[in-house]
Amino acid sequence: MKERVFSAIQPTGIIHLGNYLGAVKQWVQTQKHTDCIFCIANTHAITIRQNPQTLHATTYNLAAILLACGIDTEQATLFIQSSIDAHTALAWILECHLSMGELSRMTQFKDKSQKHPKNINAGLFNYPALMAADILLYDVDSVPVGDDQRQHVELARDVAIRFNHEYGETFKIPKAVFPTLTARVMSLTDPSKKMSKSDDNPNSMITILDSPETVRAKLKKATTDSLGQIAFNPEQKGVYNLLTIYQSLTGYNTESILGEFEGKGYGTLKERVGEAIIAEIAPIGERYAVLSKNMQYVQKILQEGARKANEIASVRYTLAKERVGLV
Ligand code: AQP
Repeated sequence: MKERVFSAIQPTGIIHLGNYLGAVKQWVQTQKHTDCIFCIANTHAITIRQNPQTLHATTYNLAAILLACGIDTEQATLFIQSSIDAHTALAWILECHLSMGELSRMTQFKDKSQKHPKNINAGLFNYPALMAADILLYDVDSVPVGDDQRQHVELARDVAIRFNHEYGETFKIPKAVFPTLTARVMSLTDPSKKMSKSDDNPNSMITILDSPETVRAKLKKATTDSLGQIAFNPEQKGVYNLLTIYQSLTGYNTESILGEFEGKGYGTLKERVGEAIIAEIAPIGERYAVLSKNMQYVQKILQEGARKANEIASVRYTLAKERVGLV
């Protein structure tokens, strides 16, 4: 039996370099040797108020982007979260086994409540229960995510262990897997916070569909410092962020990167990082341009993905339901 992997991404905008290097690029590599299930987490997305037409369109666009990034549905299953009711149904059962205290310790809840003070809804608070359901429905071995999801995967493990202890073996206990270099890609304009789709400043992020001119312009504006020193020094947040992006994209080791930039200034660093990004994302943009004109094909792939995912999810949900005594 191949190891099984699950991961998800929200259709809250065009994915950025953080989503790509932190999650999607790992997915593309992992699908070659594991049984992968990838989910477009649109149900999660409505914890923040969305325009319904935009959400509908972005959900399908994200599927096209993921296919353009290299998700191969001959190898992996790709589906939309809202097409399988077992996700929200199991989330309810899990919510009844999570405490208010545990959920209120989640830093994402605190961050998003601060960002959206007029809409601190119960769904935002219960988000980790839905994420635990997403994972536990699929008998998963591992969950490749960025560092911001560490706490949520921990909580999924905790609730699964608790449930198994109380009702007997029901869920497989998953482990989180993080990329070594780019588990947290930082904002280009404020490198003390993570690159985020919902950042109001478009210069803070490189989206996967940015044109070469846009990438170059955003890199030029990226925040560095006044030290003028190119070193892998985490204290130099902006420079460190650019260097880790460069290292992750090129695969060069630390010594050769430091050699390459010896005696060079931040202008050269920004140029080279920009060119490495363009080399990676330009082919994705080209493939997306073709796929986005063929959305019927994309929708067919998603339907087939939902059929396959539902076969697995319904078994695990039915068992959990029986275990707690629901008729
Ligand atoms: N900056 C990041 N660096 C590395 N990985 C990241 N991820 C997100 N931001 C970074 C990882 O991308 C995957 C999908 O994330 P998501 O769609 O669930 O969105 P998110 O984590 O809530 O972050 P975003 O993209 O910034 O969206 P908004 O602004 O809507 O909150 C996950 O594996 C995540 O770890």
